[in-house]
Amino acid sequence: SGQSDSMDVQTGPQIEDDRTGFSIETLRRAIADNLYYIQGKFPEIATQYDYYMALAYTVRDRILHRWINTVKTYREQDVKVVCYLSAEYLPGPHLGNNLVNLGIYPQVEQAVRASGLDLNALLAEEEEPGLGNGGLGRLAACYMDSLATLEIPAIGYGIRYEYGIFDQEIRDGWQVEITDKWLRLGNPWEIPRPENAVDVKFGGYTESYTDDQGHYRVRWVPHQVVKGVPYDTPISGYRVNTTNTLRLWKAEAPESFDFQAFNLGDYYGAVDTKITSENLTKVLYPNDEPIQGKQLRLEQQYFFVSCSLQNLLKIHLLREDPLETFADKFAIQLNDTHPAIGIAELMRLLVDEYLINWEIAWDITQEAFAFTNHTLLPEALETWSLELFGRLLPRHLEIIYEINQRFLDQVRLKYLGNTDKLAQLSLLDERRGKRIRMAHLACVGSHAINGVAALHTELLKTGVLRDFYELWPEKFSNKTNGVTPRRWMVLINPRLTQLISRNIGESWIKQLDDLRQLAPLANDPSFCHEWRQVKRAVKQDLADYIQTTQGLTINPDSIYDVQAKRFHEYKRQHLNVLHIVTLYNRIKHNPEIEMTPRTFIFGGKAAPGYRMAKLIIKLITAVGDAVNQDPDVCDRIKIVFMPDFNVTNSQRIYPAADLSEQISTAGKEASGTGNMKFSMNGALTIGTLDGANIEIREAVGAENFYLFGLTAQEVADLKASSYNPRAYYDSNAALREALDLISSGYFSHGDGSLFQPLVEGLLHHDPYLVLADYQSYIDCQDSVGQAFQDQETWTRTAILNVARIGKFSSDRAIREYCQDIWHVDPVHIKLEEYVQAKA
Ligand code: GL4
Repeated sequence: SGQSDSMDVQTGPQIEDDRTGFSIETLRRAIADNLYYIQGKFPEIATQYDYYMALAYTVRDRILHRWINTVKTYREQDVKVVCYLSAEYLPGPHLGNNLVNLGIYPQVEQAVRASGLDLNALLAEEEEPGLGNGGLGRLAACYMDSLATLEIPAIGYGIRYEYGIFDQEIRDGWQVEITDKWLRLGNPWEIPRPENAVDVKFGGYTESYTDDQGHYRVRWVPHQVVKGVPYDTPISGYRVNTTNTLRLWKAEAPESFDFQAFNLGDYYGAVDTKITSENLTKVLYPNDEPIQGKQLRLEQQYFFVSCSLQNLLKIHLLREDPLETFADKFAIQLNDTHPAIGIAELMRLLVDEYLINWEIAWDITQEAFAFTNHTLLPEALETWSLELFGRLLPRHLEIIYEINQRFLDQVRLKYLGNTDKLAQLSLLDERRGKRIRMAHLACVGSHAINGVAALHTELLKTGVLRDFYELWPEKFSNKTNGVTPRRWMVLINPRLTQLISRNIGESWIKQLDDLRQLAPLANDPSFCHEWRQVKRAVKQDLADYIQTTQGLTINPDSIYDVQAKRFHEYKRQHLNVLHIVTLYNRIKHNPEIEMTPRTFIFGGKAAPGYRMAKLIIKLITAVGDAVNQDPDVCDRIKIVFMPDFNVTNSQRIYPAADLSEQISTAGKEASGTGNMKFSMNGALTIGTLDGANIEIREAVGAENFYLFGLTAQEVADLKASSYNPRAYYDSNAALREALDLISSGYFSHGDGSLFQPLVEGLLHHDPYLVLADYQSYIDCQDSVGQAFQDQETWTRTAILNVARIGKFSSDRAIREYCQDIWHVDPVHIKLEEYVQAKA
């Protein structure tokens, strides 16, 4: 993916010094210099990692030039800035992405070669920041990419977890969690800014006082103070100068605390404070959707939100803007309820610290905040017990009471005498032992509320948030998720990128709808032939990788049938397994049976405490062990579990897939974004009418999408009419045989008890309607198998999927947020020539 054109576009006047220049020779020299002066190594002792660092710093220098110009421009032009508040970010490895965005991939490739090295080997050295669980954190990263590419001023705020999401190993077929020490070898992409540290208070009590003007005021006397130190990572846009900031906060002990302790001679006490403070940002909570209500989690949320809002106010006041205009200068987006405490914190800062009156502060707050909901699962809705909340954040509890009282007064006027409404809307859940409902706080404190796919937004309006929708319909809108084509096509699938660009030019990389120009080529036999060659080569790459890493041989001409995502019962990886076992039974009954060869590829982590999800992983590996070795199968079925599914490893998987499994129970997957990444790389989807699948199907055409299963409405109706999974088992021989084989111990060395919880769960409860959707899924898979036989038609369908996937670019999503919610405009960044600063 090339791009020399960008050089003149980007640098303007010819800048060719060692830290900004783009020529191969300049780059080569810079790498050598950085090896020497930053890594402190010479070639004879340098490791591949040293060279990776030397290259990363070389690229960082080129980015810094743009970054500084961006910050400067935002300061000078007093622009409105998007502040994305997210407890999670999954940016993936930075180096490759930055090369794509800067347009210097080919030059760097050559400079690295001229240094006697291989770019791919260096890229593989990077440890990705796994600062998120899955879709929600990755969405935040895609949005940061699009914001920069669309030249929108933006800051992403989050937490610099010392340990990100655990690394997954598979031992004896089971998931084992390993600490993710991602910072162990240093992080060349971040710059610490200790001079911008802020203090965050915890615990203690509040007291009232009367100020000089005789106003009643409240003061918070904390029990503990923690220092937040920002670490900034540049986020480059694609072929623009705009380079935004991802600012992640690390918790440290405030110096004054050490000092106090030292004066009293309590050295160990001081060190202790340091340890407890630093614990705050030690580790990411690995639960994807069910939440635990742990104190440390609330501390993390409040910590990063308080740091971020204090930082925003500081920036605002530095610009000498009056506080009243705060919401004209910042649009704050809450990525789910994790940062929703920000609403109470901004009120506290404005009212207690900046002495603004409540009504004005509330207008500012509501105008600044907007809220995205990311899940309908009731177990994922965050609530905090009053006891815990009040102990940790006594002032915020008072503020939430005040917000609630004023809110309920309003509700009372609208719904005269309807006490049910009051109880339903209240920020406090009085039923389950008094808890604060963070989603309610987020709704009341925001001017805009959105879901992440059309169905999801509708279900919000009729389900969890229906009372708020009834109250404020104008606040609600849908913003269907999107993903960045820079990482998810250009970077990870250079073969496909080149094929596309050779035929329709490069405009699609920024205007993904331009992929439409591929549609007529779906009828061009020579283009289709090249398309197939690309897919085949990419599938061979994955086969090679699996061969080297797992010693498993897979057939690149088989269907690559892929399900890669977090493990959760609602995502129904076990439905996929039932299909595999059904095919296996067919072979065992009739060894001669005709069957399109398939390679089933799974990837994904289970939350460490989620026993059923871990058992499903074990089931997949166990079925794999039996099936992969069975001579009767004759390689018609292969099962691969790719360990440690993360951004890095996913990048090999999406491009190689033929079939994308999006088989959640309808109404459960808010959107899904993996579904989009597969489609963009020419996989066909087998899926339910759930989340964004519905819109993908609409976009690519029903005839190009493998649909099965109950609708969300049918799911709800079936559950309401006392669903009996056992009846499906009794009446469906193939289903019965598959379940019986699993419970017989066939896949567990005769141990009939191992998978009992899973099978019994399905037979007696089956909350996600696996058995109800089984036959529909099997029939649909049979037609997939048939269709794959006709490679011409399959390829045509794949091309049409890509041609019509434009809507699912995160650029489209971000444009919608900008227009409907944030009201921010692009700001073009011009590069000034670098001149050494004079103090
Ligand atoms: C999620 C949803 O489960 C997923 O469907 C969606 O695509 C993603 C981004 O909006 O958000 N919600 C949570 S919680 N984790 C997710 O991945």
